[in-house]
Amino acid sequence: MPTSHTKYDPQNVFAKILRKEIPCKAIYENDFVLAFHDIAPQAPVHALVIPKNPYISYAEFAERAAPEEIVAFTKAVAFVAKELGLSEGGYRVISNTGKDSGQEVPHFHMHIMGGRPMGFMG
Ligand code: IU
Repeated sequence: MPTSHTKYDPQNVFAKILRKEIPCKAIYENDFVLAFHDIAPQAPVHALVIPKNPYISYAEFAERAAPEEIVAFTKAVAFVAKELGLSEGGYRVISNTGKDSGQEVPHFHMHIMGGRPMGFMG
């Protein structure tokens, strides 16, 4: 069910992953971000990168995060893609934001997908 939250929900699944209440297949972690494999991959490689701080969406992250956090996040996405072997073939990054996008988990996340040729949007 797409989300339309306006207030951060600390019980969302990614908040639980950050608190280690539920497991994930972690790829990379630093002071600002956690990266892990998507539980339902839509491509041969499908990872998610999330900030450790609580932002509902890309929009809120862009508005409220400190510049150093935004830089760290951006660099982490490229680093994880490289670590996953996607440098040569390339990859797609997507962040669904709000209900029309189909965003389901109300904690900002960037999808990294690769390992197959992709069409315009699918
Ligand atoms: P979306 O952009 O909010 O629609 O993406 C949420 C993603 O989180 C989606 O690709 C799910 O497969 C993924 N996911 C996950 O990796 N682990 C979980 O426990 C749950 C969702 I719930």
